[in-house]
Amino acid sequence: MSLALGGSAALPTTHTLAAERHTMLAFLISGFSALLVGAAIGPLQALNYAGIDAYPYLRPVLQTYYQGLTIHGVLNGYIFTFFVTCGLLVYLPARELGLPPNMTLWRFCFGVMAAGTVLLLFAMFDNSSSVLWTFYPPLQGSAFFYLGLTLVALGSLLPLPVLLDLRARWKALRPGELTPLVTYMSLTTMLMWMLAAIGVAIELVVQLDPWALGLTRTVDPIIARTLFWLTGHPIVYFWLMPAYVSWYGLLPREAGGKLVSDPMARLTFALLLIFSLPVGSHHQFQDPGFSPIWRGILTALTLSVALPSLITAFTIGLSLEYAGRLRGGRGLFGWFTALPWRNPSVAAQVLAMLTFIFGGATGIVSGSWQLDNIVHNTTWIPGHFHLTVGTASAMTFMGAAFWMVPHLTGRRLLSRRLALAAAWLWFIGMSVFALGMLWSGLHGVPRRAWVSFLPHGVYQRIYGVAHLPLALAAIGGVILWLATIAFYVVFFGSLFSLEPGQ
Ligand code: HAS
Ligand code: CU
Repeated sequence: MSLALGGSAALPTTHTLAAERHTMLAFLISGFSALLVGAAIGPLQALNYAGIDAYPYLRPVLQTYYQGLTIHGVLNGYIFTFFVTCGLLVYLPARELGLPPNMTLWRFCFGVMAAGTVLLLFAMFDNSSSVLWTFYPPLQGSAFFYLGLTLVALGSLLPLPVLLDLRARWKALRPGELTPLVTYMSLTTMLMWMLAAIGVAIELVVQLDPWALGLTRTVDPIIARTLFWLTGHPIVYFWLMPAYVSWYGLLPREAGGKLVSDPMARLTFALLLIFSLPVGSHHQFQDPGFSPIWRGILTALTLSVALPSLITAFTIGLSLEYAGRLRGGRGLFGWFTALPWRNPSVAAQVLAMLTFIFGGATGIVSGSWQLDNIVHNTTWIPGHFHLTVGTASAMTFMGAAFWMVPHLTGRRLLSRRLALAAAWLWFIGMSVFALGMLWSGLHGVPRRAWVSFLPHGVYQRIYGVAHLPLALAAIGGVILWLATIAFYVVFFGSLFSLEPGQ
């Protein structure tokens, strides 16, 4: 596919540099390789909840459920998303503005994150750092784990100067003109991320790195959690906003229409920049040390951060309706069925949006302090975030990969049908899995618990009441394995295919 961006600037013409494409490809392949490992481990967690303990069969590669869960969360949550984002949010603006990015800095960003990833992999696979993706003290991992995280976090900030430099050069060429949309959205995302990262940077540099190196003896866990969530909440928008860049900037044209409102897109990103920062402690509704007034304020702020996503639902919904009607769709829902469902990139992203409706709704439940009392630390929470980051973001990135791999390599997508199958299987698998997890959460089944390690009779006595939803979670997990296989056959098959693109 040709690169049709939704911004107002002219499309780049001559400077399509091979170096840019190669670097983008390196980001894409690294990110998706991390997801391959992370996604392969995911269904083990789902089977755990159905009482099936696969870990004894996986030694010596994986020792425990907690080690598997740490690798799953870190690779999917940090490495996959960061690599794809740090690639896309430089590559797309550079193409939109028609200017080459500072390649040295962009490659340095890749190098720093890659070095951090190697340290993390070492620390996680040697089973010294099974501290989960939130690495709450007093759980302690090896120094390699925290140093790896520090490097990955630092590297993920480097697209910001690359973007600022790109925009400054563009502005010098076109003084007084409005920054094109994709560049505006990418820059807002990176600005948000820079401000957000301050929390975890302080936690790592002041508390955890010295502690892991043996330079200090203790850490205050509540301060550490508060600093973590200062970043840990906005990080979910660092996962979501790049998906929104695709939904606003690319998808409406891919679907055969146009974005119906450029100002709404800009407003959404501005609101996300403001509202995603101060709400992190809604992850701490059940922690001690927060007054009821503060918890009430957090609830109100959390409901505010849902607003830009509600604006997105209407703006993108209308843009898709416009595209569907142009394609001949009639009646109340005819536009929806008239969308180009045979295009795997579009199908993956529209299915991601459908899932996000439920992801958002379950977030709003957790965002209300009183309701969060019921679902906190239960399987409801992973139910919620597999609909959001696990589908809305991940499947949007997959949809982007379906056009990017051919675009970057000049080769044909291996199989449209298999790509479509991957998208539908992911959608179905994740929906079934999330239904099971949300439902069992309402029965009080705890998250992050190696329940399958219990003797079977004890497991039955405690969790038998949630038998059906837990079985659904496992079935969803197995469907997701199939989706993963289908996706990677297409992804790597297209990379190595010998067939040139049309
Ligand atoms: Fe969340 C916990 C609240 C969004 C991820 N969240 C988590 C965790 C993760 C996560 C990973 O307040 C667990 C962390 C951990 O390990 O402990 N979340 C929210 C709220 C939102 C929200 C209010 N979360 C996300 C997104 C994530 C994500 C996005 C990742 C990408 N979340 C919470 C809370 C907790 C939490 C509490 C802590 C709970 C606890 O007890 O620990 C909102 O931003 C959601 C707004 C979204 C919407 C949906 C809009 C729908 C759209 C699609 C439109 C469809 C179209 C199709 C156009 C309002 C845009 C058209 C077709 C048609 C046919 C109509
Ligand atoms: Cu949050």
